Amino acid sequence: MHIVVLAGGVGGARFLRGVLAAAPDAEVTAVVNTGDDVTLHGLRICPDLDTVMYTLGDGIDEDRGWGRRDESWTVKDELAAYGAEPTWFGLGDRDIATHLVRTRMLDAGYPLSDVTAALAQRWQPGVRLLPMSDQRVETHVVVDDPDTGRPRAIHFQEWWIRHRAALAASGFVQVGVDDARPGPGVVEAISTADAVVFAPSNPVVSIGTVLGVPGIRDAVRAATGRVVGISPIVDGAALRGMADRCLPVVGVEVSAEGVGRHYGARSTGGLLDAWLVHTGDQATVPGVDVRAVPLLMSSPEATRALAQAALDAAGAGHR
Ligand code: FO1
Repeated sequence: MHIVVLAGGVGGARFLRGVLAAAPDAEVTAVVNTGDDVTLHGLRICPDLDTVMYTLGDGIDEDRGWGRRDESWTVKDELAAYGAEPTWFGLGDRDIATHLVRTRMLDAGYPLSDVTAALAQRWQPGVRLLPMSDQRVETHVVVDDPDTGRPRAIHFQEWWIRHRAALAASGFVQVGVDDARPGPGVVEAISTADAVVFAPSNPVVSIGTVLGVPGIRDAVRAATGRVVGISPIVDGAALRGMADRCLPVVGVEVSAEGVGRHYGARSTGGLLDAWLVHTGDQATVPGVDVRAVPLLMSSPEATRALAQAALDAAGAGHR
């Protein structure tokens, strides 16, 4: 069985762990958001790819959900001592090795997909890790400049980390998306998968960014397998990842129903065949098979059960 999961960072990585537990014999492909990628201190950083790779490779810091376990911050402190901005980004010493290897390979002309495969050789995540695109696509956030009051775009990571998404955003801009193409293997994986699952990642800046790469949305709509989404909103609030700060910016109601309708039914031009919402949440999404199941990934068992529910909804769930 071949399962394809569209994923962002922390939530997507944890969900993928559940998929591997629920379907240990399946071939799993993760199509990962690269819109959060950023170049800082001369290093190319791919937060969502690294979060998935570290999480599935058992190198993640569980409490933070990102970066390495047993991390130290010596280089970060030394950079701050020089006043080398940005000082707000958490650059861990162990993590820097990943960015150095990636930056060197990119500078040598290797595409991001080759770089990702090379890094995954060490971590053995157990899934095929595919960047959504080999071309650079960066999410920038349009905010009112606190100093001038005029709108300007800042990188998503600055909005997210430095400002904790507290700056009112009037829009998201995917810089470079018009020239981007699906990464190698992405369309083929989606087209031939037994199940395509949207992880409970941020529907705007994670799943939305993946779907915004020209060609990926069409591939999902044409998929031979069923397409199942998992609501990132439980009881009207985002579990993590501040989806509740992003959805209003694009005019989507902060509810399981709102996000489900935003993705839409495949039978009427949208993307979903099925939509999982949290037990107790109501959601009517015309043309979509809505199922209420526990969505909280509060333990490995709960996460496995959620993944199993997604596979069942795709008709690919095997006992
Ligand atoms: N998130 C934070 O809230 N603070 C950080 O300092 C931070 C640093 C960081 C470094 C590497 C990396 O791979 C991820 C990092 N993240 C940090 C998480 C990251 O900003 C988000 O996980 C994604 O961009 C959104 O999914």
